[in-house]
Amino acid sequence: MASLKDNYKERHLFNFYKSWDLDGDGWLTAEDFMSNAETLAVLQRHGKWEEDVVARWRSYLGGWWDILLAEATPSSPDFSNKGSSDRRSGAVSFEDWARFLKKVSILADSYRELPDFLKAYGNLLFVRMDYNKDGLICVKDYRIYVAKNNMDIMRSNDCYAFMLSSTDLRNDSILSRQRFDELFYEYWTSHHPACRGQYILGPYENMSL
Ligand SMILES: [Ca+2]
Ligand SMILES: [Ca+2]
Repeated sequence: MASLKDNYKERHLFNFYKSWDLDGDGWLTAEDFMSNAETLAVLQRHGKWEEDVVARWRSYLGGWWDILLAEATPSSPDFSNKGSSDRRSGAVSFEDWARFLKKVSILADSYRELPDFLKAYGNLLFVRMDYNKDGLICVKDYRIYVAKNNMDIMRSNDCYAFMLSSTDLRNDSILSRQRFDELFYEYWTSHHPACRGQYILGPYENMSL
C-alpha cells in the first residue's frame, strides 16, 4: 500500500493545506492560526463558544505562530534572498514551511529535539487521538480520530497497521506514548518512502501541485 516514491512532499502538502492553511490561500498567516485556535477551543468545549477558552487557545497558538514566523521566513539569517520578490510579509508559504522542516530534520535527532511548537502539537494530537483516555493509541482511537477529521476512514485500518513495528504487534498492536513520539518524529523528518510515521497524522492524499 505504501508508495515507493518519495511521499514526503505529498504528506506535508496535505498537512499544510488541511491542518494549517485554513482559508486555503496557499499562505500560513496569523489569521489561519487564530481560526485553528477557535476550532480547537470549540472542540474542547464540545461545540460551545466560551470566550475565556477561546482566548486561551488564541494565546497558545499565537505563541506557535510567532515561533514559526521567526524560524521559517527568509528574514532569518539561515535564508538567502532567493524568491523574496514574491513574498508576502507576515506569511509563510509551503516553500518556507518545507525549508523550515528541512532545518528541523537536520537539527533534531529525536522527538525531544523538535521545535517546541511541534512538540506542543504532538501533545495535542496525542490527547485528541487517545479517545478512551487510557494513555495509549489503539486502532479504534485512530479510526475515530480519522473520522472526526474528515480523512479517508476506509484507509484507517491499513494505515494504522502500516505504522506497527514487530514490537508493537507483540504489544497487542497498541502504541505507547513513546512509540507515538517516535512515529511523530518520523512524520516530520524522514524522507524514507517506507517510514512508518507517515500516517501518524492520518491517511493523506496525493496533493502534488
Ligand atoms: Ca492561509
Ligand atoms: Ca487509547
